[in-house]
Amino acid sequence: MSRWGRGWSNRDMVEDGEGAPVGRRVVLGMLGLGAAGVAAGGYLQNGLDNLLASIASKDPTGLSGLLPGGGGFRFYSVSDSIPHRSDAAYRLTVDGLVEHPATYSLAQLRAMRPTRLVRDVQCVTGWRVPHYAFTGVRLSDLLDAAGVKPGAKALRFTCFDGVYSESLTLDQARRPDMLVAYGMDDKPVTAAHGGPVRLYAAPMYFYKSAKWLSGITVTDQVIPGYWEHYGYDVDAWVGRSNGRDDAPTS
Ligand SMILES: Nc1nc2c(c(=O)[nH]1)N[C@H]1C(S)=C(S)[C@@H](COP(=O)(O)O)O[C@H]1N2
Ligand SMILES: [Mo]
Repeated sequence: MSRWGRGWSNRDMVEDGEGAPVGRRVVLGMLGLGAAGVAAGGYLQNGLDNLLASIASKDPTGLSGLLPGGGGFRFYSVSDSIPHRSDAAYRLTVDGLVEHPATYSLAQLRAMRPTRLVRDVQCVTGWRVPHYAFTGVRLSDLLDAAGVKPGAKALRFTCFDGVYSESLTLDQARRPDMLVAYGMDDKPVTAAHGGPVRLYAAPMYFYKSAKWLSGITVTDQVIPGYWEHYGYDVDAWVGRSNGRDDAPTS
């Protein structure tokens, strides 16, 4: 029976296994595309990206998600579609234990002090993308604008896919390498990569970098995110968590 048959869940971020090349062929076959077609086909859009996402959500290997032109990134979505939100419609809310709850448009985020970081990206399943640029607003700048109340301990991140969530402690979030990112590779973050705005937690495994970011709530305790319910570490430092010894990214 196919590795993509019933019985697979997306709860194990397993990939890079022995069966990788076969798996990729199978998925490309399902899409009716050859590898060359994908490579030449430009960006996944509309119907096609939703189809890809629905396959990816049932594909624990993540292999369906070698993003065309993605420089080694793999596509992940635990929901079964790629949510789309236009730049104009995008909003980020900041609430919870803050003096000044706020809602930001993309234009407002872009008007704030930008930070550009070039680091390696490391997924907990093993793939790494070297020397990649993310641009955005420091979480610490958003927290300063919000005025964090006494008793606050952590941040909870929610996403407009309606499924994913993440967390950081307040101390982690205040690091200068924690961004609310609207740029990857000096271009807008694409829908597949979590645009218009995603989190970029540079020193942590990439599952912390929540895509399709829509909400930041300041909380009095850490609320573990999506993958942490399946055993991944909440404190996801690259090389110092999840039983891995990768070289640090920050
Ligand atoms: N909303 C959302 N964010 C997410 C995920 C997801 O499934 N949904 N997957 C995470 C994981 S495990 C990784 S490795 C990266 C993948 O980002 P990419 O699709 O840009 O390569 O996004 C992270 N953020
Ligand atoms: Mo990941």
